[in-house]
Amino acid sequence: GVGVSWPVFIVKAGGGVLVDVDGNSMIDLGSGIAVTTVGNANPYVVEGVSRQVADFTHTCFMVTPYAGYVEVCEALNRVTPGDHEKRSALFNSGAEAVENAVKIARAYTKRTAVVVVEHGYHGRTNLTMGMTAKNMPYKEGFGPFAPEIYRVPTSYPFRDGPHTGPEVAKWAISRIEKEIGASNVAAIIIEPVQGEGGFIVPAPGYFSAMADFAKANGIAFVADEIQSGFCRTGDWFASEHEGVVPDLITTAKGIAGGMPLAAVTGRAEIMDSVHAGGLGGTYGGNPVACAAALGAIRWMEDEDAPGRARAIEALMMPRLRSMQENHPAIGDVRGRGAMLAIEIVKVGTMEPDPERTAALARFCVAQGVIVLTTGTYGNVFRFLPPLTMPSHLLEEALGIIEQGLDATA
Ligand code: PLZ
Repeated sequence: GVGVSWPVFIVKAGGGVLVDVDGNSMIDLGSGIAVTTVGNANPYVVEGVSRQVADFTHTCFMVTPYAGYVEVCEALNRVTPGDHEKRSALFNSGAEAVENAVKIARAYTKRTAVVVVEHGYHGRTNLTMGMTAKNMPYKEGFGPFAPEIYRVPTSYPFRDGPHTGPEVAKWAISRIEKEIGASNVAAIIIEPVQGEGGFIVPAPGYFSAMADFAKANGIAFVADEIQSGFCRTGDWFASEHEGVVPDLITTAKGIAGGMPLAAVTGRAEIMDSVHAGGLGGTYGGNPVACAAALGAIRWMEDEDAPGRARAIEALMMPRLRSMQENHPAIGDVRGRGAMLAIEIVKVGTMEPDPERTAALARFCVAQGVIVLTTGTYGNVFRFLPPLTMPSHLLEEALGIIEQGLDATA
């Protein structure tokens, strides 16, 4: 049941380059799906992990705690949006963080309904499969899914015609009010920039309107920043772009430079509504993963990681837009920071072209550029370079993508 995108076995990685067993060097435009934001072997992470692994690898925080866990929580409380009093709890994977956000929101609100949106992705566990929109490959044959999950419209500017962000939010809110009842909703969970759904940046005003509705109705507003967080989009968190301060925020991926760690951070009164012992797990907040996170977060602060993401956008965006002028198969160019994408359509139409997208990806990999496709329709080509990627490698990768567009025309 486990698949691989590319049969390329890696022996070493860093500086935006993956080296395979045959000695091929490949430019990495995927960061292991938005994980190695600080690089694959960042010295800050290596130093912290090496020190910690020599001291102790595990005690279980729920049995005998250690400072690294608390320090990661303090760092999360500091770097996430909002200056209210916060708490954090640590887990192992993104899906586990989302599961726990739902548990916390339900405990606090004493309500059960969970609202998610079209094209959303939240994980592969039973609850999060139910919350994820796309059937293949995530859900096919794996049901039944958990009850009390409701899906409402999201803003997808390329495919929404003339409709504005606030307009789409109005439909979504009307659906919540008419079909669920706002007073039954524990949480609204949205990715501020959708990842697996296709790097969809909602039209201005959608995300904030959903947050305002949640606030007015005693609903926990949860930003799933697992893919968009930790400086990816040119802000520390993508929610900041519209000035939204989520009640809860889920993080993982970029948090720990490649070590498995995830978190829920949120308003103290919401987080503290759960009875002690209600949240946890054997490995949650593992000390080695915490040391990695402290190194990764310190690097992001020292090296102005959001600025680096914006510099990547400044380099890539104009090139992608000029490619769009020459290649009408590029229906849309979008994204923010180092989370950018092109959507491939059949020329002259809005019809997704997943075959050409896959052919383009194969071309790039054969030419030494590791790329990822995404999207509900499998027709989005996404760019997630590590923030340590040198400009000349980005330029080289862009050149190969352009050749690929010619070759697949
Ligand atoms: N929420 C927004 O992007 C993980 C999944 C790849 P886990 N996205 C990559 C795949 O095919 O499994 C993701 C995400 C958002 C939650 C998750 C889940 O994070 O660490 O994979 O559980």
